[in-house]
Amino acid sequence: MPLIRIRRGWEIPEREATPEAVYLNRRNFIKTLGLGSIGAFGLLSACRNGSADGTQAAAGQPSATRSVPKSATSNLYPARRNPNFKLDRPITPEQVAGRYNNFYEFSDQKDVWRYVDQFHTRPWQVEVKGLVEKPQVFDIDNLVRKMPLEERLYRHRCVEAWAMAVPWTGFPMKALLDHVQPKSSATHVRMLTFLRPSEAPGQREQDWYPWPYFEGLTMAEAMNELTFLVTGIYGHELTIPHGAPIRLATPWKYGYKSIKSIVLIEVTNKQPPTFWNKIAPDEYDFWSNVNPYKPHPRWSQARERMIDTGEYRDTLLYNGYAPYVAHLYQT
Ligand SMILES: Nc1nc2c(c(=O)[nH]1)N[C@H]1C(S)=C(S)[C@@H](COP(=O)(O)O)O[C@H]1N2
Ligand SMILES: [Mo]
Repeated sequence: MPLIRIRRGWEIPEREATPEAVYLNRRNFIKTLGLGSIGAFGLLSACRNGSADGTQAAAGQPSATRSVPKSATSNLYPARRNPNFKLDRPITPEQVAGRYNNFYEFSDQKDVWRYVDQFHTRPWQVEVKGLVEKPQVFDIDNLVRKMPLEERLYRHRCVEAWAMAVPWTGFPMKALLDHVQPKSSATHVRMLTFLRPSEAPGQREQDWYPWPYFEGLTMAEAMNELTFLVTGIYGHELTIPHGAPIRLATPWKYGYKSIKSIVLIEVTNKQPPTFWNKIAPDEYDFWSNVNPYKPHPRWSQARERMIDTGEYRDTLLYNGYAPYVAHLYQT
């Protein structure tokens, strides 16, 4: 009977950041670094063409729910669901997940869907190079046709202490790596997002970020069964706010490891630098595994807030995926 229970440090309510507070903290931190300024942020919002009251959404179909222009592979969705990946919580409604996005190339305010209209996801190429026997540049539709598409229900946990649950469609990164055949000297995988300031207002206006976004994994992580290259969501093609046409999902890591709109995958023999680690090395490390016992320097990670219901849940070690990945981190 848990009548008397001593609160541990990370459970003290004062240290529990709301997503908004966390978000502001993250922004304030960047300002303190001298990477931005209040003036720049003010200018930024003044320059934006999206209206604050959402009338733009009313005028046309909102990007979050509008059907993406059909590609040559849109007929492959929905894909068969892999029953091995079950959830302990309801799936987040599509309209909620599609309007609460971190995709700083477009906006740092979660309202990414307002700013994606100029962005083109076709034609799209993904280059796979480096320490592989068969380096290749794939047209996205040819790649999707080659790979074994399946649907998986995954938990998703942002470092800002919010969470959702998503039906992704995609294929294991291992399937792609097996196709290009990594050399035995390979130790890591480096990934890169597009650089198109003319189509992505965040890349134009937030010039203090080291664009394009970059991420990395160890080879063992990249080859793990969970590591998923995502091309679809909610039974259809991926929408731009979620990282169309192809993004990563590593559900045992904080969300920022799941790089969106990938153009390059490079197999290397050194640990690649990562975007958030470069910006704030004391706050975001290379590993970034979800861990309730390791607070962020400025807030607790013990609990998480579901973005649709506002419900708080205890954060799970490795976001509940320990059986798949814990062995990767035991020395
Ligand atoms: N290129 C790129 N990828 C990115 C981000 C980003 O800003 N740019 N944000 C990351 C963060 S912080 C999170 S939480 C997830 C959010 O994914 P979602 O919008 O599909 O929920 O994308 C990650 N991938
Ligand atoms: Mo995140």
